[in-house]
Amino acid sequence: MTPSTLLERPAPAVRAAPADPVPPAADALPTPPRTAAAARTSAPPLVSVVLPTRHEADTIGGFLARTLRALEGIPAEVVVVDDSDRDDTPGVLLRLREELGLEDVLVVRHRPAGSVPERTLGTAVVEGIRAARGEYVCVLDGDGQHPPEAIPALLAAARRTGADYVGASRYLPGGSAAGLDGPLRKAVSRGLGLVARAAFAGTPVRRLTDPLSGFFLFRRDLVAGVDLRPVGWKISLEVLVRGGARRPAEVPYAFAPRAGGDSKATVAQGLLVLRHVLTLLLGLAGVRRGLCFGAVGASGVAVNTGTLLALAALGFDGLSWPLWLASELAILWNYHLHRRFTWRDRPGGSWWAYHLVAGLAALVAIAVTTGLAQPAHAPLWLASLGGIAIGAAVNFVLSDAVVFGRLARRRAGPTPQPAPAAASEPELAGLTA
Ligand SMILES: Nc1nc2c(ncn2[C@@H]2O[C@H](COP(=O)(O)OP(=O)(O)O)[C@@H](O)[C@H]2O)c(=O)[nH]1
Ligand SMILES: [Mg+2]
Repeated sequence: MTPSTLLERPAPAVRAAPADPVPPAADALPTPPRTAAAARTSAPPLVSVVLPTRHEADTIGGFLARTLRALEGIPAEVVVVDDSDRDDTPGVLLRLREELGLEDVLVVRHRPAGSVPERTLGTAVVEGIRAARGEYVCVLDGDGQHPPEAIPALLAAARRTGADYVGASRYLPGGSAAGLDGPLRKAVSRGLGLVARAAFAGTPVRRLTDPLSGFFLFRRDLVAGVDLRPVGWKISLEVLVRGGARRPAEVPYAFAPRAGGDSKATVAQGLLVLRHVLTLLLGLAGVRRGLCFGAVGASGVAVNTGTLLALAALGFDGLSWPLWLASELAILWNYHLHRRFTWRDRPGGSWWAYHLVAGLAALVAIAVTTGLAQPAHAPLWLASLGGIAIGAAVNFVLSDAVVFGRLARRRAGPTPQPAPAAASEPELAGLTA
């Protein structure tokens, strides 16, 4: 066989696994190497199943067998990223790999203490995703609480509907969170899910019933070139938000109780979810732009007022031209800062267009303030705040759409864009295979 035929070898379809492989006693076999990669000469599989594990030696053999049976007939690989140091989870896996002839199917990566900067569930999943070669990647826990039998349903939903992300949901009809440990854990899980949906209400995440699910499948190209930086455990959110999933879907599943070993979840992990949500939120272009716009606007008010005060101190306290000069300076100031920060990703906004928009926004602010103060008899401070708010909104919308939008793009010439993904609405309700 030549190297090229080796390269073109089709991805192996998973064969049926023996019903219950009994992991041999750890001391009965010589210690195998701690890391083993699949034969990377075969064509990429359809799906890569990524399993993070830590101290799951008691149950991982049975779980691997279940996973292989569930994947029977599907071109697949299984990538385990293990951070155990108290038991021999990787040894169990590597022995099974050899005994069952899984060299083409099973990749085991063990990360001993000190081998990577951060050994967490999050970094393990990201490492698994980066090692994966499948068209789709499916992530699930390696402790048996996520049923691998549901993987074909997730895959079928993705292929049938064209979804770029399919989450397995405990909260869709037909799903269950009964395996979660105690009412407090259930309440926290539900609450954090609601926080995530509210925080990303402007994205398709709002339509997911279980956006923090640890069991999900996605097209691998969704995260190609995306820098995944998980804070804590919730990698689904990382994939959805940083990957910019446009067509997410969900299928129901029942979260099972643990069959052995212990949960490594902590209260600190729960709190990290909130930090993660905030980090991702601030990273969203729209939110960042809004915050920058507000900060630049506030600095412009300071420039305006400072100029007026300075002119008054110099004895120029007539209102007409000092007011005009102060406004012009503030508009110039804002324009440069918006170009530099607020719309830095959209070069080319014209000064004249911005000047027109800012002037129009000022007129709107004056009209609203006058309207509120006179016919509506609102107190002056309230009328003026209302005027500023509406004027700022007009400024933002027009600057975004016209000054740094279409006009700017026409002036700067066409920028190469990735092919637009299908824009139809996400299909979410109870998809099954
Ligand atoms: N590689 C890796 N896997 C982990 C780590 N912590 C937990 N896991 C695995 O992640 C999955 C979920 O963890 P688990 O403790 O069951 O959390 P719970 O289901 O939320 O209680 C299990 O398969 C664990 O073995 C870690 O630090 N590194
Ligand atoms: Mg678990």
